Amino acid sequence: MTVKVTVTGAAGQIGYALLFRIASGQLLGADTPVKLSLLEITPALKAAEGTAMELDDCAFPLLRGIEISDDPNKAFDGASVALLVGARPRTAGMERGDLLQANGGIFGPQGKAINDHAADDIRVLVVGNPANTNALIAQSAAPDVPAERFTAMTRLDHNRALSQLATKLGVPVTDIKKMTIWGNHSATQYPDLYHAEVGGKVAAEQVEEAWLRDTFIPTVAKRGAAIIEARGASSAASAANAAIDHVYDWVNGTPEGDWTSAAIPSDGSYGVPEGIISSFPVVSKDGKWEIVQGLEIDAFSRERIDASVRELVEERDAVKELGLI
Ligand code: NAX
Repeated sequence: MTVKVTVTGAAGQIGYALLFRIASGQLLGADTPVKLSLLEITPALKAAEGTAMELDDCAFPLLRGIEISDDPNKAFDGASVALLVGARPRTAGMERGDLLQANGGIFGPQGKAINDHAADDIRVLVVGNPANTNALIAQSAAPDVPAERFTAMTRLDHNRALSQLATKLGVPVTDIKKMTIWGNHSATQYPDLYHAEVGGKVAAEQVEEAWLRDTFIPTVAKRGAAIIEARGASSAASAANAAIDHVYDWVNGTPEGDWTSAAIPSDGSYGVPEGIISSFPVVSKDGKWEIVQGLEIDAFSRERIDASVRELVEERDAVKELGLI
């Protein structure tokens, strides 16, 4: 059966890196035909048409159609996967309240359109920042959709952490298991090496503590800014790659003996207040994310997790105050 995948911000730079990979079968697998729905704001519809022309010109065997719209009600109609990439970026001098308000104006109506028109099996991944809180806004506008279908992306942070550690130890990334990003997709995020394993041994014990604290954590957390500095534009292909990884694992399951990171609604695990969309160590089973349970959290990790979760609680309280959730 053909699966409809809706991508918002389709004419943007992540959209350009993402759409071709979806159409080539990398999002859902080589046996699943896809229909793409491109949602954009009106001034960007022409650019989206250009991208659609290029998608046509690839003659992808699995691509069964492309729709373009500036109306969320149409764009999400019948969708089983929604990748919410388009967002209002923070511009110079913009206060947090203004940023949240502007994004509420995007993710509230999109959540409602998903609620009213998407397929029953809809899965939502929010990429557009502030991703965790935008996901919370969309989710609260979609009361008829199970809350756990709304997720936010920390897979790029996860992949960055894998790559930094692999380089440090001179091992292939495939030797590393059980990496975790905790908390918010922001500079407060906590990439955890106390549960990660390399060759079956705890990663934190294979690196110097000073490297872990003063190099690894800030390098992963500030990688987005370093990319902007080097490239003159924010991460695009790597962000698209992470979105593909997130949805592929959600649909197809995570490998036995390993886990990944995703921001999902908290059930109260690890002291993260229920309902907050926070990144956790997760496995995917039977098409559902589950938080890995029973990990011991030492004092250092506790402090880091709490700091990032505090930021998420503040964002939640701010959007509540603004009437956005
Ligand atoms: P671009 O500015 O290139 O593209 C964004 C696109 O969204 C534009 O074409 C714009 O017209 C469209 N758009 C804006 N409002 C919309 C609406 N209401 N409906 C539909 N489309 C709308 O940004 P890009 O580099 O593609 O980044 C997109 C988002 O991803 C940003 O919010 C960015 O901060 C976020 N990121 C998130 C990451 C993560 O790990 N979670 C990492 C990469 C990236 O920084």
